[in-house]
Amino acid sequence: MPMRTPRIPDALRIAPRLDEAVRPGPPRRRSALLINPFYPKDPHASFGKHVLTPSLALTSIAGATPADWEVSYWDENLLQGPPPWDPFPQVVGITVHLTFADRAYELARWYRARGAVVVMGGLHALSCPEEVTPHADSIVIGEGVQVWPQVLRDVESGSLRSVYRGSDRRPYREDPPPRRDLLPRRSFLTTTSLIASRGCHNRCGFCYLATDGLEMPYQVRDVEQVVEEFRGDGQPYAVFTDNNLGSRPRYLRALCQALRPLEAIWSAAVSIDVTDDPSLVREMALAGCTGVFIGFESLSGRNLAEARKKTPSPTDYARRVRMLHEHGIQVNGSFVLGFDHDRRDVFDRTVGWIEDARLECATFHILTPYPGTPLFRQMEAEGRLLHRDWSRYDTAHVVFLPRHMAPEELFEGYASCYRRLFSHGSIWRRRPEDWRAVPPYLAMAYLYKRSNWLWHRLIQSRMTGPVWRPLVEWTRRRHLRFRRRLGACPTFPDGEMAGSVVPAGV
Ligand code: B12
Ligand code: SF4
Repeated sequence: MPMRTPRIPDALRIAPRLDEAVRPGPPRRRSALLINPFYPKDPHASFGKHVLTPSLALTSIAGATPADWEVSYWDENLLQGPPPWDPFPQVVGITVHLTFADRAYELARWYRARGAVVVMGGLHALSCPEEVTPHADSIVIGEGVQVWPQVLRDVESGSLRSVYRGSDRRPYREDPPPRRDLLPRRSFLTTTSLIASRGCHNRCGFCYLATDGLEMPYQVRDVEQVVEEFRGDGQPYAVFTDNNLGSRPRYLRALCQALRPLEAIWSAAVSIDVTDDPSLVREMALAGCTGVFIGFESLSGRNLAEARKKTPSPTDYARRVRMLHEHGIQVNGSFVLGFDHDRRDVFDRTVGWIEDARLECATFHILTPYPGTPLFRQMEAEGRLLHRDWSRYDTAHVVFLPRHMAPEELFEGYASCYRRLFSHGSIWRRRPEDWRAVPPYLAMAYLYKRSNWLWHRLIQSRMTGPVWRPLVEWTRRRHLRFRRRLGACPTFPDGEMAGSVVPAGV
C-alpha cells in the first residue's frame, strides 16, 4: 500500500527566509546572539516534543558569558521568524547538529557577510570538525561552557583562534547554572530543562556517546545545585535532559530525596535497569517522578548484544514496565527500527508489545549511523551507507541499506508504527488499568499525540505555556495526593493511581 505522508505546514518544514537586502549598522561591541537553528519536523511524530522543554546547549553557554557582555537567545523552531539583527551582534554563537548543519551554515554566511564573528559548537563540531571549520570564524569542540569566556576575551583582543577544545574531565559542578531567564516562557510547556549528569554507564555502538574522541566520564552536579536550579525557575514541572539519569543509582536516590520537599513533578530519561531496585523506583515516585523516557531500542536480545547495550533481557521488560506503572510513573518508550536482526515482522511485533505493556507513549527511530560512531564505521566498511546528506540523518529517514528488507520497506514500516500508535484503537488499548487514571491519560494521548494542527497554532501564537499550565497543575495535585498515599503504605497504595496529562521526557 503506498504511504500517506501526513500534511505538515510550511512553517514546520521550511526555515524562515534570510533577507539578503538587510544592511545592518556596525556590530554592537560586547554583544552576543546565540542561535538554535531551524530543522524540519517529522510529520509522523508529535510537534509538541519541540516545545516540551528547551535544549540546554545555548542557555548553558549564556550562563558562562562574562558579565560585561550582553547576551540574547533565538530559537528558530519557535516559529517567530529569522533571528534578529538590530542591534547587530558582534558575536553570533550557533549550535550545530548534523540534521540542521546546512541551516547553521546558511545563518553563519548571512551574519559573517555583515560583519559578525561567528562561533560554532555542538555535537556536529565534535564529530565532523573539518566540515564545520570553513563555515565559522572559530569552532568549539566539546564542552563549550569552559572555553566560551576565553573565546569572547580573544574576540575583544583580536586574537581569536580557529579552534577551542573544552575538556569533559573538568568537574561538572563547576559549571555555572544555565540562563533560563533568557527563554521565552510562553513558548514552552516548561522552561525547566535540568541536567544533573554527563555521560552514561553504557556506550552503545549507535549512540553519539560512542563518537570517536568523545571521552565523557560520568559526572554529576551536586544535588543541591540541581534542586536550586529547579526551585529558581519557579515552575511546577521539570524535564531532566540527561542521557541517563539512572546511571548511578546511589546518586539518583540522593537526588530524589533532595527533590521531594519541592512538591513538584518531573520526568527523566533512564535506562530500564533503573528497575533493578524497586526501592529506587519508589523513591522516584515519592520525589515527584510522573514519567520516564526509556530507550528500549529493540525487543531482540541479539540486536541489543550487537549494539553492546548492557540491559536486562527483553523478556523481562514487561514486568519492569508494570513496576513503574504501579508507582504512578508513565513510560515513554523509544524504539530503533532497522537493526541487522530486524525482519519485516519487527513493526507489528514492536507495536503489539507496546500495546500489551500499555506504554502510554512511544517514539520510533530508524537506525541512523551518526558519523564518528562504531555503527557508522561498520556501515561504511560494508558499503551500506546510501548517502551523506546529514539533513536526512534525523532518524526519520533511511540512510543505509538494511540487512533484511528494502529501504522503502523500512521507511513504510516506521511510518506504520506511528500510524498505529496514534490510532484511536491503540490509544484505547494502552489505557491505564485503573479507570480513574484514564481521563488524564486520554487527555495526554489526544493533546500530545493527535493534535499536531493545534501544536502548530500554539507554537506560532506563543500559547504553549499558558494553555498547558492548568493541566500541569492538575497533574501535580493528583500526584501529590498519590504520593501521600504511597508514602503511608509500604507497597502500593490502594486507590486512585496518579495518571498524568504531561508527556514524559524528550
Ligand atoms: C533536549 C533534546 C532535544 C529537544 C530539543 C532539540 C533542539 N535541538 O533544540 C527535542 C525533543 C526537540 C529533540 C529532538 C531531537 N533530538 Co534531541 N536531544 C535533546 C537532549 C536530551 C538534551 C540536549 C541538551 O540540553 N544537552 C545539554 C547541553 C548542555 O549539552 P550539549 O548540547 O552537548 O552542549 C554542550 C556542547 O555541545 C557545546 N555546545 C553546544 N552548542 C554550542 C554552541 C556554541 C556557540 C558553543 C561555543 C558551544 C556549544 O557546549 C555545550 C555546553 O558545554 C540530547 C541528549 C543530551 N543529553 O545531550 C538529545 C540529542 C541531542 N537529540 C538527538 C536526536 C537524535 C534528536 C532527534 C533527531 C530525535 C528524533 N528523531 O526525534 C530530534 C530532532 C531534533 C533535531 N533535528 O535537532 C541526539 C543527537 C545525536 C546526534 N549525533 O546528532 C541526542 C544526543 C540524543 C541521543 N542520545 O542520541 N532533542
Ligand atoms: S544507554 Fe542510551 S544514552 Fe546510554 S549509551 Fe546507550 S543509547 Fe546512549
